[in-house]
Amino acid sequence: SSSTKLIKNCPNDSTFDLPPLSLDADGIAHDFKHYYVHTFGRDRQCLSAHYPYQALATTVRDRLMERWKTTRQAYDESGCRRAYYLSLEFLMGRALSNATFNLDLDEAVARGLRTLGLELEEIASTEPDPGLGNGGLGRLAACFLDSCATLQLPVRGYGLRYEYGMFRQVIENGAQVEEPDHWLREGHPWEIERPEFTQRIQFGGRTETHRDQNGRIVVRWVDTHDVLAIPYDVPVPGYRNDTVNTLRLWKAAATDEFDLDEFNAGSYTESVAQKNAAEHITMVLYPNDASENGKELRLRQQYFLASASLKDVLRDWIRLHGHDFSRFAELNCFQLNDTHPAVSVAELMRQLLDEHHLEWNEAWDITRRTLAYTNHTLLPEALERWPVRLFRQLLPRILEIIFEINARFLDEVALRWPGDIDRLRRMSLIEEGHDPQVRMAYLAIVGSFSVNGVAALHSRLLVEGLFRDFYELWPEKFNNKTNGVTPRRWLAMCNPGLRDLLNETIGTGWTRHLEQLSRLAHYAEDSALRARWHAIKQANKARLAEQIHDLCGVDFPLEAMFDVQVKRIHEYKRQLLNVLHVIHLYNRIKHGDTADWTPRCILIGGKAAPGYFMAKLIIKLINYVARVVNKDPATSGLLRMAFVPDYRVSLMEVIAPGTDLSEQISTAGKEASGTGNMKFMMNGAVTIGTLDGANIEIRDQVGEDNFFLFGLTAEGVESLRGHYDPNVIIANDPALREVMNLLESGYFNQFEGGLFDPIIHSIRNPHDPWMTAADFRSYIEAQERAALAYRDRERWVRMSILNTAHSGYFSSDRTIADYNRDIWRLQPVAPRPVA
Ligand code: B1H
Repeated sequence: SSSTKLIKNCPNDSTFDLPPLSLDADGIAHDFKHYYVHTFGRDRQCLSAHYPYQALATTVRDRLMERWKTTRQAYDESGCRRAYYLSLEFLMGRALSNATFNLDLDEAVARGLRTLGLELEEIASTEPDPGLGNGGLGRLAACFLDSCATLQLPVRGYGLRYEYGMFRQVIENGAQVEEPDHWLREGHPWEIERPEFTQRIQFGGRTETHRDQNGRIVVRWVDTHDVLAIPYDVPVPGYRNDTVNTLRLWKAAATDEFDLDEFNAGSYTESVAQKNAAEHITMVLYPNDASENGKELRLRQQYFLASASLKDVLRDWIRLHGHDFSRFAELNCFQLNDTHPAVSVAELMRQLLDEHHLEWNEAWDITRRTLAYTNHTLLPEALERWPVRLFRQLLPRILEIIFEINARFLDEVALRWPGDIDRLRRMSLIEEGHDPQVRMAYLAIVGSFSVNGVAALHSRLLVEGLFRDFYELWPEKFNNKTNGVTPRRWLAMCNPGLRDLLNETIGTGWTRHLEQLSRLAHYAEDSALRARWHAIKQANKARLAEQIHDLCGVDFPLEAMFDVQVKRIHEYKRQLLNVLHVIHLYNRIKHGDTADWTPRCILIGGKAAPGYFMAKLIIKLINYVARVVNKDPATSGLLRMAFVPDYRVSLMEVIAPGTDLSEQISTAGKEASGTGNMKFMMNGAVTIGTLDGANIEIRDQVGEDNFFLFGLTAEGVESLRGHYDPNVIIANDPALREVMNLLESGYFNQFEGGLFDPIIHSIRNPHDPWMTAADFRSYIEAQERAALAYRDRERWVRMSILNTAHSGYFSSDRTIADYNRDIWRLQPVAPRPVA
């Protein structure tokens, strides 16, 4: 096609000899007008919000484009080692305000637009929020890209360009209804199609083995159904440093050939229509956070990403180094974001063996020195295993390579532990049984030089439990990298009030060096600062309350404590425990037990996987309880509850700054890290939480006096298993008994008897894995301590300040510095400044 053809008369140097674009208000207004009128052809009659956004995005994108080019040049010229972040999810959030903020253009853009009668904030709020991720894992990838660009590290993201992102959640009669999110409908001005870098990806077919002239065995993968991978590049601006890194997203497209006889004998139009199947690969993001569903299309997505991304990097390598791979592992590193791209282990082998003709040992050495794997969950239902038969049918050559890797690996294990047959069975990449499965996590461990968890507890539990055998074999591979979040989006951008106060109080260095927030600690004793801190929090609460009023029709009074739990709905995260507490508070109100009451507003938000029955029922329970509580006159001024629909990145940017109390109440040992916990802490919320994931490190940083701890430890949970008896706990705890009575009497589901029975049974079930009843008493007491603390404003504000002050460790800049020190070992590369 024309995009891949080369021209003889290419543009000469003067084509590229351009002055830098103006960064002042006049220059921006000038370009905006040009795009609005000349490119998008608008006139006075046009009132659509779409075009001002498009014109402004294009204006800002131009400023990124020059820096993008110089960054690429700087990396190419330096010949530096590079890293690639492979992920099925990148939950980037809105791009416009991030770009203007990181380019330091907010003031100039706002002033330029004002001369045209426009408001920056209004235009920015019309941008669709791209949801190419489920939750924490996808958002972590986005925070990492921001930190890599800010630290000027040569890191490129590789992902999929889903036509439909995370579904939009609508609440109808208290229940979740999913609506498709066709986020690309109005065009995405932040992507650049790069058809010249298209790759061809193979599926299906069979393998053939030959000997070449030298007697070497050569395997050919033939009769495949190929799909094209077309890259779309998205710029990732660093924070005020002229670096713009790249996120490359692949779109699936049909090849130009089509098979007349195989599909529909002789029917031209039917055969063309069949080509659609290829394009389905990148049609939709799978919306099951932390649980896999084993669909063939998902394996296709995984292989498509792995194959296209590795081919992209290898093609570049060959362009620069020819077929000499001796330094490949020295100069390249792939970080696998969970096992979703773990088929990369076998695919890199396949490309090196079959396409570039390396010997097994050389290829295996390169693979194991190049790949690194991050685990994000211990939940058994999220551990990916693919049926061997699916691999055989979809990726026959890949299965052969996995078998060969496994055979050689098991030889190694047998040498180390002679005669230990049970260990061989436990560690095999193939789980035997009537339907044998490929264990993707084991494939990732065997093929990587580094394996990490995402918080200290999680990494410890990994090597003590799930990966114990592998830890015994290769202890040096295992390490921890506690998660972090970008302080640009999650503090400086989303909380301008606090940002300005911080700048004035401790200087501006904290946006790059978040540990400087610790300078704030002694200001906790400064009553004038406390007053300003409180005023900012109240203003943020007002902004949040307005949103809640608009979205939920519930009024949150500003003097109440804003108590918030937003995250995916999952039983292990225990939104149910939160609801039991609300019912308990309601019950107290009904009994007149309201002396020294702390008014409270409970906000819960999050999406349930569409096929997750219990999660959807929990959403219903939240909405039904909220309705009863809010309409009962007895709760006026004391208690409010709302479920915010369609929780997503752009909503969190309003929620985190306006939160007083952050709910991090998962069953200990189940939440790998959590990252919402860090966003709340940075914005001065105090946490009520269990000793789970990164909560432990949050508490270590802020001190036990400034954290409301409750619940069993991870060890406590495990040792209780087998003799947990929730019915005894309920019988012996009057408060819990009354809560259960209300639930069981149908108080919240008057006209739908039995609706919540599955929830009641799960609480009363001795095998309840989440042990909700076990932690109820301790949770209620921690909530009472929080309520008491909140009544003492000076005390609460002091705690709030100290939470922000000690949140520096949770910057993703620190996390990335740790990845870089221990795994990637990249040198920062600064581009030539543009202006
Ligand atoms: C996390 C996932 C996840 N862990 C499967 N695992 C998915 C698993 O679509 N799928 O199939 C999608 C996502 N996500 C989260 O990662 C953890 O639960 C959090 O505790 C952690 O903070 C986050 C980032 O490390």
